[in-house]
Amino acid sequence: MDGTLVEAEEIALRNSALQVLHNWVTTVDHKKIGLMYIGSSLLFLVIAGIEALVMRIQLAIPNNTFVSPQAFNRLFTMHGTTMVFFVGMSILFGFGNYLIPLMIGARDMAFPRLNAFSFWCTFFGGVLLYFSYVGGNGLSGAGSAPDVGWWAYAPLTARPFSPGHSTDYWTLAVLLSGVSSIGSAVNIVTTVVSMRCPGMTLGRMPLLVWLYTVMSMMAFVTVSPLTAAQIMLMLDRYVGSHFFDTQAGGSAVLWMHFFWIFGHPEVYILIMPAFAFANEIIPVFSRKAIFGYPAMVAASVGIGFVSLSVWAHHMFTVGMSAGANTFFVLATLTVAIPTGIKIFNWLATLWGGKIHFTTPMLFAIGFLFQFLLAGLTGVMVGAAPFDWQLSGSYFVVAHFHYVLVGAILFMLFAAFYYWYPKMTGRMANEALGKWHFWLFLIGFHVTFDFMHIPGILGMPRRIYTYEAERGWMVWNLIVSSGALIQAVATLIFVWNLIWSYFKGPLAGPDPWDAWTLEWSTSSPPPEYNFAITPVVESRRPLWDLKHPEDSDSYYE
Ligand code: HEM
Ligand SMILES: [Cu+2]
Repeated sequence: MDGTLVEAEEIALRNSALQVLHNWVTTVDHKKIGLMYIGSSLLFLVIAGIEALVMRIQLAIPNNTFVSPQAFNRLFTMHGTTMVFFVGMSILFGFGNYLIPLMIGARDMAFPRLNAFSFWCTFFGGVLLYFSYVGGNGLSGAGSAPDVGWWAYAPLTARPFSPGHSTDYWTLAVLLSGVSSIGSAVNIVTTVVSMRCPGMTLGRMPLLVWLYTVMSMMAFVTVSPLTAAQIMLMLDRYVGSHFFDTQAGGSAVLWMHFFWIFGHPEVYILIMPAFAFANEIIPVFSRKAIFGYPAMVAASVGIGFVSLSVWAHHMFTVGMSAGANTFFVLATLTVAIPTGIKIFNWLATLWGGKIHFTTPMLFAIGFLFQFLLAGLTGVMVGAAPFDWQLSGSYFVVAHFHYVLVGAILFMLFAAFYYWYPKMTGRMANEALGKWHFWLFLIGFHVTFDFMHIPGILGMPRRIYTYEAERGWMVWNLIVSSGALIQAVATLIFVWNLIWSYFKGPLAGPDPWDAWTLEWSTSSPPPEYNFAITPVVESRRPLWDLKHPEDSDSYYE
């Protein structure tokens, strides 16, 4: 009798586990899809982080044989591809999916099914990329990951130079990620245009929503050519067309243009959400409205336009005409103007504010500081003569990681801590958060500050080892130890996410005393988001409710 009872319980339990899985796999709810995006990108972040760590172990000392040259090529290809497409793009669309309907007072995205489709596309894209490790050379040989670099320049990707299937896995994975991004971009723009609650005029939209709209439009116009290029590459590889085959009248530089028309704005696509998070987090913890809302909107649109016209600064060393070089230098340096406006406005928001040094705020301040420094080295490599010296050196790796890690990853961490209570209903642990922040800050600076030096001393990027006489060892050793510190900090972060989910104190709807609409629902929000559609009268709707005596709507 007892046995059957246990059995029945077991079956019930199994059914409910299946039920839960089924609910997630078939869901079209924007919050669940958002969380799946975020979960999958965290998984890929850990994988790509391990790849980075292995590369840094290999480079820590001269003449190291920890990995083979072939394996090293695969590592930087997989690391770059994973970080850009399956961490960066996924995580930003994840937060966007979760937050945008809540912030504009809507019940879901405009196209919920397209939304689910987009998630599964990119998820399977990532799985396919890693499946290349077992399936790369086909059944006849050992598996192999792609080794053509995340930029995959022609003619390296042509059949004769890339036999086997690893490059096919790469191009299919990127294609799937592209289809996903285009779907999400269309979805976000349509949602923002057509689903805002009453009173939510364009001028009252949270800046986050504005920036996501600009970012989505950029993604739409730049990911489309990239996706077209992937199809052309597949045609070259499978049916013998010659788009990128110079021998047969094609053009290798054509690939570079296609790639960088996407590749450059991509950096801004990735950083727009970082700006967006800063725009929400900095004012809340300064207890002031954001300084210069219209200027912030204008600067974001400006950055969107400028970044679309500067791609060829990645091609200064290809031998374009002097006129073209001059144009691209000038266009590149113009980005400093709207960016400067943003930094100024964030500082002005902080100025005289009652600053609360919570974990999200600490990460936001780290972001401001490091983004400023990255801007300075960016102006250096944006100047063609300087770039001729440094292109292909470790200096460039240091510069772009300053943006990718120092700015984007820092703001992503800030966003995790800030919206964690909304997403889970519990507060993340502040003590662990601060350990994470300080360790990661130290690790970041030890790694990427010192990485500039071997670059200036002439160390090229993408080399798998070097001789002791070059004098790069000390610097590389320091850089690699910084990477270890970052890894430890990341473990603390992951542990915090898990621990706080079970043990963190209950958050309540509005733990930060914030003022955007997502904080007016329960934490986590119910399936339908809002029982009654909210009506908005100012830029800080929740503030108006909490402080009727000092409501923003009087001033607008
Ligand atoms: C957080 C710690 C990180 C470390 C220690 C790290 C380390 C490295 C290393 C050692 C390389 C190879 C450089 C070379 O030999 O040329 C590399 C390349 C690269 N990393 Fe990272 N990385 C980190 C995070 C990121 C993030 C967050 C992103 C993007 C969102 C990123 C994007 C890239 C890209 C695009 C490349 C170029 C790959 C290539 O040259 O094919 N990295 N990184
Ligand atoms: Cu660029």
